[in-house]
Amino acid sequence: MSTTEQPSGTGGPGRVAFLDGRGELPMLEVATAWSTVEIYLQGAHVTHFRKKNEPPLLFLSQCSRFAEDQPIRGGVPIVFPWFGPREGMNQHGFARLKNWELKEVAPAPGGSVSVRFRLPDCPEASSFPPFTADYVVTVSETLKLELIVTNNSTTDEFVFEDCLHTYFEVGDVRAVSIKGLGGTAYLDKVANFAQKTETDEAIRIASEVDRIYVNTSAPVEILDAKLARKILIQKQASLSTVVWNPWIAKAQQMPDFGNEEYERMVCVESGNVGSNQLRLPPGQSSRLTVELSSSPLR
Ligand code: TA6
Repeated sequence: MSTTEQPSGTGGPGRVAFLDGRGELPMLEVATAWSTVEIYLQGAHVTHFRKKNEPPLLFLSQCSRFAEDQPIRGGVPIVFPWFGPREGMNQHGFARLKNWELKEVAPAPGGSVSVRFRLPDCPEASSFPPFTADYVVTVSETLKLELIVTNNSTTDEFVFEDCLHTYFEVGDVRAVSIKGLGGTAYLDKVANFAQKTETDEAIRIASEVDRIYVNTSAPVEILDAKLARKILIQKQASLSTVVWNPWIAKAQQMPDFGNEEYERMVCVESGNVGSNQLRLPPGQSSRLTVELSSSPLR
């Protein structure tokens, strides 16, 4: 283990440590004056973010696998370069299974810490135009996540989907409302991809929910009555928001997810999927940005 002390700013020094995480997978632990974060190199996967004096913001399954080539269940899987199934390939792309390279640890003024990762070259990438994918995690009182994709081709468009598949920890999903999607069109995956429009200003969850909201850049709030917490999800360069809770039957079918854990989580995911997939011209970059913050619910 090695530890790096970062210069102090008004928020105090940040600390970054390299550790063996679960399953002996390499992991980075970042501590700032406000919060702690854990990031696995596999998938550049943020598994933990906790502000001082608050419960964790991110849900992580007790049954998650921590093994090479197996996705981690919880935290923030990076879904890229496709979302959902693809014939003969892994669901949700290959980015979440690769060991990302740690490129930079940068203390910022005021005590926050930014860490930058890069997706390594891999055989699966060869069916796409040449590209680079960087992921910058900035830890402070908030958690800021940026997925920067650059099309390095001089001739071809790069068509892809991206999504930060964020699992949030909640006290009781039945006591949660999700605001910000009223009036938005969505595909209802539990109704055979039926096209619908959200009629509720405050979405409540009382059965399986798997919805792809499209053409929305709106921020989303998760109001959690049991934990008395409001989570704010702000995003840029994202036109899709996915809301998912597997509920009882699906939870029982997932080997890496506890039977009762659906009660303590909800996924609100930000990205560009389905009809919002990105078409990046040669030489251009996209920068999907998601910032997570929380405050007491009054
Ligand atoms: O984003 C929702 C979703 O696509 C669901 O349909 C569900 O399958 C979930 O992702 C989890 O996928 P995973 O491959 O991680 O089991």
